[in-house]
Amino acid sequence: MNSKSIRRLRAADKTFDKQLEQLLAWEAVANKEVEDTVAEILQQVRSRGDAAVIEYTNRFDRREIAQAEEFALGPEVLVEALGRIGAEERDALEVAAQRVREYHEHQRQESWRYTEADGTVLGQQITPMERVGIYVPGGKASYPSSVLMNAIPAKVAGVDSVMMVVPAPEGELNDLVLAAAAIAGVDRLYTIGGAQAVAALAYGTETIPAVDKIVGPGNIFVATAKRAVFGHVAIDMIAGPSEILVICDGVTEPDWIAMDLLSQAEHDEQAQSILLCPDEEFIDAVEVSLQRLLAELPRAHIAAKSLADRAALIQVDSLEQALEISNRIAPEHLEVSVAEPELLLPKIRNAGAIFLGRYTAEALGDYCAGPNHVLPTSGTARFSSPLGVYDFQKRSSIIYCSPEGADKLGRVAMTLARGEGLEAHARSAAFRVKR
Ligand code: HSO
Ligand code: ZN
Repeated sequence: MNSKSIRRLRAADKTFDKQLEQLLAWEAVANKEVEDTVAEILQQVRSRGDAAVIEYTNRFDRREIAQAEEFALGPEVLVEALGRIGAEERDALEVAAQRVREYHEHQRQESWRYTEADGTVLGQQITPMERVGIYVPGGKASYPSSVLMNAIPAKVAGVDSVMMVVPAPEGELNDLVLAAAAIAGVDRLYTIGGAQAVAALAYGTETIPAVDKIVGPGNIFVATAKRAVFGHVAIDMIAGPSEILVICDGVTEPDWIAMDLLSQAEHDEQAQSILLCPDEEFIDAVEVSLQRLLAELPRAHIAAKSLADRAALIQVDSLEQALEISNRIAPEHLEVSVAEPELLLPKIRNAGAIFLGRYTAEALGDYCAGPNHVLPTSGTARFSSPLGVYDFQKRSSIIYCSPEGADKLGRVAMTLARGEGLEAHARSAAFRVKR
């Protein structure tokens, strides 16, 4: 690829806003055909349970399953995988898991209550969900790190049963994925995938108990199925392609910045890498680095397309302006590669994960720093947050009325109830009011 193929923008240009809008335009293509196929699969699994799951699994994953026991595997299968992987990989998974666990322990919400002068008590009780399902894609996009990032917050929240589904095309499973599941504490494993797996988790079958929430990434069939079962169960967000935005003062090693941009570009042809920098010479240097480093990557074909279609090197007037543009973009990952990143932090409003300083490569966050790598994409960081323990906890409100409290609140409620024309409400309150 040549240097013309990475988009260059200047924030000072009159047409910059329009160009930025075009750069960010991305939408998952909703496809009627996929929706119809998924609806049929959901309906079949809902009405015929295991039998339908087996049929679809045999068809789509080229397997020869005769009975449900063959796709429902016990925890010993996970533990065996731990023994098959290399010692170095096992250590790395364990270190990562430990750090992710520790970080997420800080997120646990606690129940609280307070007592009023008349003895009335008000509060909020936190309860974990009972069962959750984690979808893990098969094949190349099957990331052990994502198993840790999805399962550990659920376990820290106190979920009783964390069930994982992963397709096994031709019966093949990835040992690192199984080992990660063992380390994260996954309780049950089903080697099924696609919309049929989402349906089984949402509605339950003879073998698979229905869950309260389904999380984890998947292809268009999985995403469509998750959208369709939402409401019957909870789901996490539907993730778009990975994104990285780097704000740099022009002093960091250009190769480092270039490789950080490439680290997300290599995920997906639709991934988006953006640099905001006030120094034009530095932007030139990063571009030269990008060309050189890209050529040496095993996934150069994916990264090159991502850079050509979706990347931008943007010259800004100041770091202030960079922050303002970054807040508009609301990136999934934001690297602040400047001398004093702490000074900029309070001005960052919209970003899924923030990486401070020249040494903080975004890739460290993907694997082992501790925070979650399941993050809001496509500008949704304006209103959503990283996957966390709070996603697996529910809040119930608590009210206890003392006799005095019932008297006082009863009078208020009676007036409001009659204003709404709801006489049974008023009398229910009135029974407890002192005469
Ligand atoms: N960067 C991805 C997560 C990931 N990276 C997994 C490597 N493995 C999420 O945006
Ligand atoms: Zn990544």
